[in-house]
Amino acid sequence: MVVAGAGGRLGLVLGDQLSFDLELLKVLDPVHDTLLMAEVDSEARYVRHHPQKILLIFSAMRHFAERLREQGWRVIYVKLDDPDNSGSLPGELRRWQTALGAAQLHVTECGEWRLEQALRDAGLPLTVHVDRRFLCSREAFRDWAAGRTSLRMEYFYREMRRQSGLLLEPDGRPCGGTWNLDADNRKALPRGLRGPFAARFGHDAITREVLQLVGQRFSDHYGDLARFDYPVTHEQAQELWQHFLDFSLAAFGDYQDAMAEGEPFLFHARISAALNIGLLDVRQLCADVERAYRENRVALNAAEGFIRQLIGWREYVRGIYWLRMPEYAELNGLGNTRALPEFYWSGATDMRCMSQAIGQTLELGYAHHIQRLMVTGNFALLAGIAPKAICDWYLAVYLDAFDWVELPNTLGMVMHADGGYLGSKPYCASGRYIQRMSDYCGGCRYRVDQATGSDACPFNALYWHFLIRHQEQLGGNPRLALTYRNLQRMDAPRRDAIWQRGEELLARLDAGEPL
Ligand code: DLZ
Ligand code: SF4
Repeated sequence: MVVAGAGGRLGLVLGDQLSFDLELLKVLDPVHDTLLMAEVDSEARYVRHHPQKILLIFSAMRHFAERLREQGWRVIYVKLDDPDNSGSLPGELRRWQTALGAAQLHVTECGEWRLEQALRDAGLPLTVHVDRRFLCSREAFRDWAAGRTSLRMEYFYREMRRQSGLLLEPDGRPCGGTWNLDADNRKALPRGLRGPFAARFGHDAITREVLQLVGQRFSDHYGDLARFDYPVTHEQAQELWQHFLDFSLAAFGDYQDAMAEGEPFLFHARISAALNIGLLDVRQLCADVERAYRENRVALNAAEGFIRQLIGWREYVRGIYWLRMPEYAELNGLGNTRALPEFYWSGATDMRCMSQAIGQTLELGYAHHIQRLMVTGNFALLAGIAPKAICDWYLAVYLDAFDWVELPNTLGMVMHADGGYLGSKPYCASGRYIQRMSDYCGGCRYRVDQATGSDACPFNALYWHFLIRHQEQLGGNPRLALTYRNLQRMDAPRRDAIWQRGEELLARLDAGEPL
């Protein structure tokens, strides 16, 4: 074992911090200091992560450690099956601090409150560096939020556009004269239009070794392992990114919200996991997209729509997370208690939209934002699933899911469990929305044009059931005024029949029956 640098400093690099731009790598010095990376059971098991997520992180960590060594760093890399592995990151820090006699321990802000708290509670001499991979630091977000009554994403986003200079005219106005082209991102997919071929990445020796390890140790976790084809190095992540720029970005603008049978990616970049673990850099991505727009390769709705997701929504939810944790995780504004239906773990349901979204999730660890928000999320909202249960599901099954991004998106945006702090209205929708935005309904055993009867689309009755049972809380919401007027206009027998169908569907869920 290398025990150099006694008395030197020890820097911990986490599995989602695989970036050469980390502050820690600038502050520490390869000659005197040591880096620590550790695969640990506590991180791999705090939810039942999709096996591909564990494979991605471990393989990317091992590749990154190799690159750091090539750059001259001394890296202690603890594998999961190392017999001396203490099983936790605080445990590994303590073990190696003692072994090296390190005087100082350096870490980067964690993505998750849970882990940062555990590291801070461990009584170690920690220096915590700001995570500069984000444009807006936790403190800057706090300053922005201070004194505001409403923390609307739109205002935050404009501020980020101004600060970054992205998509601005020389006089500071937004390109195209408007900040947000969301309304131009919602076209339904023309019949027969398909996404481009997918970029796939093979398994090298490191990935094969990790594949074996994960296959042996995590067979009790849900999700396919063998289908893994995701980038594990910075170079591969760049290839995936270039593939998106070349083949998808132009159509991404129009069809951002569309869904299609057998099309897991459509025109989405699928870069979120690579970005969230540090293999891609948000500033470069935005600069590339802006250049594509300025060189007339893509329309403004594509460029703005993409940049909004990155410097608007993504940074905004991270800001909210750190502003409101830890109490945010406990919120349950609609008082939901229902268990997560078993079919979220198998995809075994006759609801075609759900089986498609869940099926590809288990196969690939991926679904795009509308599948997450308006299919699996919408169903959980309408069915009154306990926020903790559905949040843990999203955290486990998606390769890109870390608490800072998953929790506000699920608990706030999907489940409206934060009382409307993040979204001014719940994103509840009937089957008609799914019919408009996809071709799923054609192949479904349920009838999307019916709300009652055993063949009726479950989303329809559950939608009205949701609105009726939460009328006291939501009835005064101006953004739902039209919806509640429609409910009032419904004649009593129809309303009763829909309520009954909703009751029956919920009872079947409670009995553990598939729908
Ligand atoms: C997600 C994950 C997994 C599965 N395993 C590890 C690990 O063994 N070692 C590690 O350093 N990081 C891992 N991660 C990522 C961490 O969970 C992530 O850094 C925390 O959630 C904080 O953001
Ligand atoms: Fe989904 Fe309903 Fe359409 Fe079936 S009919 S695919 S359940 S929205």
